[in-house]
Parts: sequence; structure tokens; C-alpha cells
Amino acid sequence: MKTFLQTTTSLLAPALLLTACGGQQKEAAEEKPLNIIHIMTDDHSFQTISAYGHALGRLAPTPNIDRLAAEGMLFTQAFVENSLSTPSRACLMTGLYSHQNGQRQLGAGIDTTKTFFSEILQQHGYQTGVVGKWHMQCEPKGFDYYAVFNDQGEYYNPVIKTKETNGEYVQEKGYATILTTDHAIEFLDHRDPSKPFCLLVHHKAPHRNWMPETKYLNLYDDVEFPVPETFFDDYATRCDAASTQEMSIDKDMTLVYDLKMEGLKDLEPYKHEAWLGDLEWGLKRMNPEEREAWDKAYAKRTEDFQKKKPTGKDLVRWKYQAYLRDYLRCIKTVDDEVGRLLDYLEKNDLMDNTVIVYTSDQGFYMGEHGWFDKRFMYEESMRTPLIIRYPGKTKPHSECTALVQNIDYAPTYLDIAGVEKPEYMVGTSLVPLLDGTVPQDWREYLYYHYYDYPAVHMVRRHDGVRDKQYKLIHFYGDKDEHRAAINCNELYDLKNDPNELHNLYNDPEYKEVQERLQQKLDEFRRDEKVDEY
Ligand code: SGN
Ligand code: CA
Repeated sequence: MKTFLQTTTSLLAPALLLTACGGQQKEAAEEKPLNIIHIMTDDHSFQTISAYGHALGRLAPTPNIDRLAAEGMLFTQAFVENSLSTPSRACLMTGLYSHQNGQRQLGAGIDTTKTFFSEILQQHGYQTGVVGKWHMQCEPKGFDYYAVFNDQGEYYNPVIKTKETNGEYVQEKGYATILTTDHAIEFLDHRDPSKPFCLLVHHKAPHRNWMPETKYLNLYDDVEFPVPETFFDDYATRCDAASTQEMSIDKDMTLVYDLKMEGLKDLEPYKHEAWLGDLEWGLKRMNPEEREAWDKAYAKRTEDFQKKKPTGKDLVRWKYQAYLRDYLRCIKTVDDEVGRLLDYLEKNDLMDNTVIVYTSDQGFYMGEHGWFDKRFMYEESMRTPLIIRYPGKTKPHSECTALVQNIDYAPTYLDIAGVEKPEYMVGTSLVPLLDGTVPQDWREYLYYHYYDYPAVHMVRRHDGVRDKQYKLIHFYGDKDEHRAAINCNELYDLKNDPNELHNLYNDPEYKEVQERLQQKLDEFRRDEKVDEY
């Protein structure tokens, strides 16, 4: 690999920029391009980052992630194109939509002939690393260092593959979120300091089934989390997709697997629940001390459940509290570990020359519409947290409301490295937004397309467009052994109906909006042959 000193002049551009914005006096040519750290959690909702000001974030603060926002820019309109893990990761790596990079559904799909931005950075003198959840069904392409989980990864004592293990997954001792940071630090410790680096820190947490670190097993035990306004949504005015999904806290969240009450597993009616064996799969990896702490904490939950014997709406509320507690406990460790990484960067003089990004592979429902999981184009799933701290560029506590999407990361990172983005990349660099201005020709519409049906959670296929105020969604699909055929539209006015409860499709008052969005959706579809999937 070329060293920094052998690189082309294009690599020096960010150094010049930093000099211009940060007022630094050093010779630009002496400076390296900025380093990049992309921290991406798995299923982390913006509602649970306190910097976003949501009630949940206030009850379960995230001071270290908030620090990034305090020193950088918080994006309030950041979205994915296809709210699912591997598709989102493929958008990140390629700067292309799902239909262009091949990764439409959760399983196989990625077109490995597509270039990953990590390969381009490598060619331009960057040292590259990825740690944590990789999930793609291809080897980490374009990385000098990797330490990745098998598939979704495990929370406790997970197996990890590195270059040293010759393609084998080897079990490591520890909790996934902490091990991911350990490997991030290992990459940083062993890098060649004469070269810039790009490191992807991809946490497994807080993915289902939300297994907290032992030290936080009782955190938030006494906190009552507010139930969202749409918790008991009746799905009136919506297409059938909203009522026929299988991701409701009421019907689909299980007491044994999801809420970890192992003590119920041999009792009626719980012994008929789905995924009974899957809890055991996660637990059997624990050492005796971990297991003891775990059993104690969840025996307490089981006892509370058996004492209260909640039914009907009370049971749904009780499940919601248990779900939120586990999910937010997982976030607590993520936040601690973001803090540990920031401390390392500080101690090693890396804060002033490293761009730090915090995001998630998609959003997540925290009980909105009665749901957990994601997949839908409705806000809490399509929207993700996004914070960028760019030394010398982003102003403290700044906010950006421009529409941005996960296809923008690859072009952004190339831009930071001073590398021109390849013409085929459809994403746009976010760098021009970071000083607080929005270019006049910034995008006005986002395209969305979800394809993974039939699959777990049974969310129907849909595509759509969103602008700053309106959203048009089209659900489609033939009749099959599970569901009736669907060909149905929804239109929302997000300003007047942020919870997306009132479908305005074919409302004469919104005729023009509908036509405008439909025309845009047709344009986006031009390259797509929807019938093929
Ligand atoms: C697993 C989860 C689902 C989740 C998918 C996709 N079940 O199948 O709830 O929707 O992953 O998640 S679990 O019992 O295995 O946790 S994604 O983040 O990888 O897209
Ligand atoms: Ca995910």
C-alpha cells in the first residue's frame, strides 16, 4: 500500500480545507487527510439518543453520544433506503440503492463486482478496518484489518473472525459491545501513524433479543417509560400491510425469548411460543458468573409477571416496559463504549484530525403503532440517528434538516479523503452541509424500497418517496399462502400528521401533492423493474 507521502495531490485537499476552516498555521502539505471513524449500531432508534430530545432519551441518557452532537452536527432528517441490515450495509459500502448493489433482502444478494468505498480509500493510501457486525454474505472487501462477528453475532462470548484466524470464527471472551471497541482500539494501536485511517465500528447492540451486559441487568428497574401516543393504533385508514405485519408487542413479542422469562418455558400457554430454543442458544455461551447474574435478574422479572398476572392492554404495557428496559440497557453499554473510544482518541491526539460519525443501520419502533422491529417506510424505521463531528468544520451543537440518506456515506468518506466519487455512485457527499449551509440544489426527494416478503415479521413489499413534508407509499404483492394480494397506496402530510395515522391518498385536497409525488416515484422507478422481485 502507498504511504501518505506517496499519495496524489487530491489526498491533500482535506488538509487544505482544515487549514482554511480551522485557521491552523501549519503547512498544508505537512498534514495528512483526515481520519474517519464510522460508528454504526444495529437497530438504534433516534428516539433513544438523548441529544434528539425525545422523552425516552431523557429517561435513559446517552452522554457520550451526546458529546458528539455537542461538538458536531445533529441530522434530524437522516434516512435509509431499505430498512434492513444487509441492504443498509450494502448502501453504505457502495453508495448505491439496493436495486443497483443487488442487496435487496436480508440474505444473499450483494453484487460483489461493485466497488466498496473501502477499496477506493485503500487505493488512496488509507488504512482501513472494520470491527463488529459485518453481516454481508461476502468477505470484508477493501480492509487491512477486520474482526467481525458471524452473521448477526452473539452478545455473550461471541465468535469472531480476523485475518489471523485464517477465515475461522474463534470464540472470544467478553460482551459483544466491549469486544467491538477492544478490536477498534487494537486496529488503532497497530496502525501505521504516517497514514490516514478509516475505521468502521459496527456494534451488534441493540439488536433483538436485546441481551444487556451483566452489570446493567437491573438498570432502569424502577423507571416507567412513557407509552407512545400510537401504542394502541387501530390501523384505520391504512393499507392492510399495517395490520397484517408480525412485529407487534401484543401478538409477536414473546415472553420467553424476547423478554427472557425462562421460568415460563414449560408452562401453558408459554410453552407454545416461537423461538423458545433461541434463548437457550444465547444463554449457553455465558460463563457461570454471567449466567448467575442473568438468572437472578430475570427471575425477578418472572416473579413480577406471575404476581401481577397482567392481561389485555395491561399485559401489552407490561411487555413494553420490559422490552424498553432491556433495549435501553444495551444502549447504555454502547454509550459507555463510545465514551471509551473517544477517550482513546483524546489520549492519542486524534480528536482534531478525525471525523467521527454516529449512526444506525436503520431505525426501530419503540412501541409506536404497537410495534418493535423496523422494515416499514413509516418514520421511526426509515429515519436513523446521524451525528457528524468534523473538526474545524461542524459547529458545536449545530443541526441539519436537509434530507440525507445512507447512500451518501460512501461519497462523503471519499470527499473527506479528497477522492472524487466515481460517476456511478448515486449518493451525494454530506461535506457541503457540514458548515451549516444547504446547497441550493440539494435533493428534495428520497426514494425508499423494501423487498423482504415473505419473511420474518411479514411486512409487505413497498416503495415510495418522501419529501420534507409528504410521504407516498405503495404496497404491492400477489396473493400467496400467507396473505391476500395487495396493491394499495398511502399518502401522509408529516407536518400535520407526524404519527402517520391519516392516510390522505385520493383526498381531493391533496390531489396536487399526490400527483407530484407519484411523478417523482415513477421517475425513481424508471431504473427498477418492480415486477421482477
Ligand atoms: C433477526 C431477528 C428479526 C430481525 C431480523 C433482521 N430475529 O431475524 O427480529 O428483523 O434479524 O434484523 S432474532 O430472533 O434473530 O433476533 S437486521 O437488523 O439484521 O436487519
Ligand atoms: Ca439492524
